Amino acid sequence: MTAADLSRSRLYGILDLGYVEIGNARKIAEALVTGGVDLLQLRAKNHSPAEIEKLAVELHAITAERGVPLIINDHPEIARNVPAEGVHLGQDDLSIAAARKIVGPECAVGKSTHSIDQAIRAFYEGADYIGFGPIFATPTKPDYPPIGLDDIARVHESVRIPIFCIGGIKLDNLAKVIEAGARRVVIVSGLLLASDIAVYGRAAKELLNQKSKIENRK
Ligand code: TZP
Ligand code: MG
Repeated sequence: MTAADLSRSRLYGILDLGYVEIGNARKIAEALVTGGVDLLQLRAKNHSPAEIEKLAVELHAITAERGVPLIINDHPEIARNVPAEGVHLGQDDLSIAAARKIVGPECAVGKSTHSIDQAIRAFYEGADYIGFGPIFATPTKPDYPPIGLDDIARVHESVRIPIFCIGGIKLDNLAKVIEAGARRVVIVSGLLLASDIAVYGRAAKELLNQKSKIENRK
């Protein structure tokens, strides 16, 4: 995917198999895409690479038809084989340079960061985008202390690549996160546990888009 694809992305959804039965994954992916996610990640911490790759190929058929980039968490080889539009790395995964050698130049490489220092390092390491969080405490990533809202404005001054705030973000606190300076967010459990995923996604997107219209007028 291109830098422009990332730059116009506001809502990043993650299909996390910690929340979704693998048999329901395709249906949920359809709902997420219908709900307006601009990027979709497959995150599967407790499945074999073979299972993840098989599902990724199925999901890619859904996302590609709707023009939504698919990003694979943790597994550059799978991203290359699908081929997916992106791969996402954590602090303990292989380096961005090593991942790029596997996935090639067309595939975006994103990185999770948990502090402003890590965000700056990921920028200089060559990340195409970063996740920044957890902003709030979250059961999806329970062992990480929340950063809070205060560093959101500062990370946007420090790092000139797309920043996706993540962690405990829901419809009912999204306005606060945007008010604190976020332009782009990842929502995991808020979307996956919603009674209507597509409606939830559209509402989140609406809030994010309203803010960008205000920004563009300034
Ligand atoms: N990285 C930082 S917080 C987080 C990840 C993967 C989990 C976000 O999930 P949720 O359910 O939106 O809090
Ligand atoms: Mg990882």
